[in-house]
Amino acid sequence: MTGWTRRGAIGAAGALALGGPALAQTGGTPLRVRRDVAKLPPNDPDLAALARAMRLMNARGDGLSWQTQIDIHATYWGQHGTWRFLPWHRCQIYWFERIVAQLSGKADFAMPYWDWQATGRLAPVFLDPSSPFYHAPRNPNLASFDFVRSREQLWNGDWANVFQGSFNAFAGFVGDSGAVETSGHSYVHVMVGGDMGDPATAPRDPLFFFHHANIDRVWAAWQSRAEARGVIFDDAWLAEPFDMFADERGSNAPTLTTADVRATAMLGYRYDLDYPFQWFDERPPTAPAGKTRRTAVGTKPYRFTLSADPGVGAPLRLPLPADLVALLASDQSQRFQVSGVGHVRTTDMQVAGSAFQIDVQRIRKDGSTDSAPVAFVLPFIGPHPGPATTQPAAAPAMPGMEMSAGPHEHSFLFNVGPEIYDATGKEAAVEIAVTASTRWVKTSTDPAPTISGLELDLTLTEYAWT
Ligand SMILES: [Cu+2]
Repeated sequence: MTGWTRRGAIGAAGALALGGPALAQTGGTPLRVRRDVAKLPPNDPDLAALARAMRLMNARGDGLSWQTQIDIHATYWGQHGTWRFLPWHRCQIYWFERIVAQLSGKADFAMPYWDWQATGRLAPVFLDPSSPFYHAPRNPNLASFDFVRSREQLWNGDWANVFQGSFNAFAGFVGDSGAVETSGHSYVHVMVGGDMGDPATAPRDPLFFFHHANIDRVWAAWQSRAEARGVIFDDAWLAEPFDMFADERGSNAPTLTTADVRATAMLGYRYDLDYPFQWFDERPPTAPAGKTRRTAVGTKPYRFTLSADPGVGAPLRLPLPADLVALLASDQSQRFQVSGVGHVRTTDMQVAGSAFQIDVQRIRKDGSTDSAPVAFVLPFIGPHPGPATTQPAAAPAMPGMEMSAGPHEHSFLFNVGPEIYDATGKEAAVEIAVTASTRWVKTSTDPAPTISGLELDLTLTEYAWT
């Protein structure tokens, strides 16, 4: 294991950028600046260059073709469901950016990003049918879709893990995905739908590159804070090689490792704006004088079972136990936390390509509600296509939830908790209302899967300062 500090990373980056054969920039070249597409006029030079390159790439059949970008992503290289997710996609956008710069003649082209959290809306340049970045197969309701009805929802209620957790919790494990992949990333893929809803076809939609530039930006912003916190990165992750891309000549791009791409400056670019999430800077509750450690001193499980009508759309209201409500209402010092897992079940066996949408609402004593859904459960999209020899039997595609298939049913898990009680001083719920619905992400004439059961397992944890 190697710990590398902010200072160490920048020092190493300089050395590698000068010495690495694949990286053309020199110390004197200014960094390319990737900007927010929503703030660019339609005639912006980077957007115009991208449109020009798209036309040329679509007309080609060689390594510089658009189809090559689709094929590279459609092949399974362990780029989903593992810790290769972040560096692999950083490399794809990097080499794509170089191809666009080459074909468009705009040498300083920088791939714009789409910040789905900034406004919650798809940027207009994707919605106008006359725009080169419009893509007809997307979900038809995108013009009015709000991607951040709840900001927590995008991160599946798990922002503490996303932004304050360990390296692995954020970026993934050797054989499992991290929070950045399963939450905001997959959520956007699935909600955009159409080609974006399937890893085999996602780069057909130009939005793919804008979306992944934004994911890349989340990584860059997270990392600047993680390094300041002294997060330890794994040597095996830094050594992961990426050699499956096409360079700006359409030839096999030279191999880059995670270590070669671990800072955007090493690849010659930066983002115009760091990620302005307030929860990047969240801190644990303040310790009382003389105390330093907050530890769990007890837990109490609660289990609720709801039976759902087929295709339920109306909320199922669920009173919380009186002792739980009383405890939360009396909590003046962030002693308690509610967390839990929800299970939604279906006996329909054909679920690939569908979305399960779960909305857990908090209802307070005075009847007011927090109306934001906190868990949009993502669909299982199907195994990643690719050579059978390299595809693990259970390769998760874009895992938005855990899924287990019993003999006669599928069961999906989602996180609950902060919407009931988040210990930030908001009044606790006395009741929750759960709404569940399903729909197809891809067009299908079959009826959407029917929900046959819904359960919540809540755990109340009590903390003490020592
Ligand atoms: Cu991908």
